[in-house]
Amino acid sequence: MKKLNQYLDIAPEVQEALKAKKPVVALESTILSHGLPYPENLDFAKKIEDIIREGGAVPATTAIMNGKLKVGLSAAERERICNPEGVIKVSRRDVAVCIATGRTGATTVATTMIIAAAAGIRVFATGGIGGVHRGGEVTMDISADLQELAHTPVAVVCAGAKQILDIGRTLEYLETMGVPVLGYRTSSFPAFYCRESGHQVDYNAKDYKEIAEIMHAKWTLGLEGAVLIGNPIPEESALDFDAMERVIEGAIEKANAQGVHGKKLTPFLLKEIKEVTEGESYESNLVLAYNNAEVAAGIAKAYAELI
Ligand code: PSU
Ligand code: MN
Repeated sequence: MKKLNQYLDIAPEVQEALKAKKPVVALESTILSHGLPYPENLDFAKKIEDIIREGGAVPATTAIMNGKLKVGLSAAERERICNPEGVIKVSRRDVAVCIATGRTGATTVATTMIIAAAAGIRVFATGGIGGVHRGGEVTMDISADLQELAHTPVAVVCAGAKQILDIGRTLEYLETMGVPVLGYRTSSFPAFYCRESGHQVDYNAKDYKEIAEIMHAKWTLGLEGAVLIGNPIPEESALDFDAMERVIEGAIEKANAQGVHGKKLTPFLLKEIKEVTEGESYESNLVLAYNNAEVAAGIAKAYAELI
């Protein structure tokens, strides 16, 4: 019988850091292949790793390649995953097919959590998590990210969830599933491009140490699942909530008219928003992801001091 370890391919730098219990931060790759345009995403993929290094942690971008769960990519592998040609978006249900058929896969938040946990990485930085889609109470389009947050022990630093989602229901779902939702120096759950969603977090955490202590307490107590940290986009890069609302309503109408649903819906809406906001949202997207990487590195360092 094959063990999980036989599917893991951990880069030497990451392996060494894990062995020495040094801070490591996982990064997803769907944001590369399906979230940001090629070839501009190449710069982003490198810069976000540099920010984690500057923050005193080792970056581990995840992907699926040649039947392996990759933890930490070489420059050539990063390039491969940035070019969307032939790269499939892999959430939990797609992992087995991707592995068994030897396809190249970009990992969503859910899959990155699975890989991070398998490798022993406790902190992960992303842009925004998936959630309950608007109308999800009828369509049942609820991202697998939420179930993963319920069960897999990784701290996920995000800029909240996009306004394309039903943020209120997303938070209700997380509450039901027992996921602590923290704000990093905010009491409002952020809405990706906007610092406030109109919904509150469970707890406003004052610093990295406090977040690390919450993670430590949760997992020492044997409570399974994630700790979610909402880190608002820097003020100067934030977009106007009401203007975004109008753009998103238009994008959702277009998706409905074209019958776009399932795993294609999130990338479709993101692309529409980018086109309508003429790249303004693109710049903000980069800034918030870098900001999350910096905070994740700080949390990983604080956590490493506790264990
Ligand atoms: N939200 C964004 N940008 C993204 C995603 C979400 O603002 O690129 C990606 C993440 O990888 C997330 C996934 O895990 O989309 C969720 O997709 P779905 O709703 O199909 O689960
Ligand atoms: Mn979905």
